[in-house]
Amino acid sequence: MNILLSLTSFPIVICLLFTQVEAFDLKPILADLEKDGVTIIPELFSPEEMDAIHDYYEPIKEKILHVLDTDKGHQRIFQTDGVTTYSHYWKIDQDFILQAGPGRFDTSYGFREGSFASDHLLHHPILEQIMQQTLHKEYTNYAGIINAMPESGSQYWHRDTHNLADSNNDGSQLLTMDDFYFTVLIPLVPLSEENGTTEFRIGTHRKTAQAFDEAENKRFNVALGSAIVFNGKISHRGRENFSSHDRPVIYIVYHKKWYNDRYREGL
Ligand SMILES: O=C(O)CCC(=O)C(=O)O
Repeated sequence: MNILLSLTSFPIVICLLFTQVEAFDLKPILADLEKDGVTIIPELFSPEEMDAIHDYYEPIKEKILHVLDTDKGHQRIFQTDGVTTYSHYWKIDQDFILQAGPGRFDTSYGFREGSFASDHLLHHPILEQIMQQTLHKEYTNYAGIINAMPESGSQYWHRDTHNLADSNNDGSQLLTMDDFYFTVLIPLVPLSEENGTTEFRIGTHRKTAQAFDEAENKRFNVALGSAIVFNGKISHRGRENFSSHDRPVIYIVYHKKWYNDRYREGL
């Protein structure tokens, strides 16, 4: 681009970006997050951006599937809300691939470069504003991808955060803490009940495990380019994929720097 043209258009671009972010009303988002623990943010990413991310993902998926097909992996045993869960994990270069329920894998492999490492994906200005309002300061983020393959089963119910207790695994100690962890799910295909959109126990980010059964269960149809944002304390699970296509979802976790999210029991 002509340098003069790019210099003169620079303030206009900044102005447009600023207006887009300024015009966004955070109040209903923050109200949903406080009351329900989960919300949907429409149209964060353009169709072109989603296509580029999906194209970048395809060869990465092939490498992951090769590992899953040729290596039997290691067993992983861990507790979720006091329930013992049996699973598997694999190593790929410096990263892990975690089995996150039958037919569902979770990995941060591939997020060091390319479209997966784009600043607009990892630091979207609207998501940054939400985190500024909820986590306030001293937080960081990282990303990964969960793919529910066709015929994958339901995931185990879980909170994304540790319960912060050795005993009393109902979350009572966790609930005394300020919020310190939010997850953003950015689907690479539209999410529906058919392909297993995530199920949430509404309001359980403020509830102990004894109240989980009384909670309203909710699932969202999510358009391409939109995102689900939820409090890491909420009980949730991915659901079965009844469709004949993969259901890949990028996640971006924002958490306080004091919390070690690299630690995974059983790895
Ligand atoms: O696969 C999904 O729908 C959600 C998975 C998820 O949120 C998780 O594993 O924490």
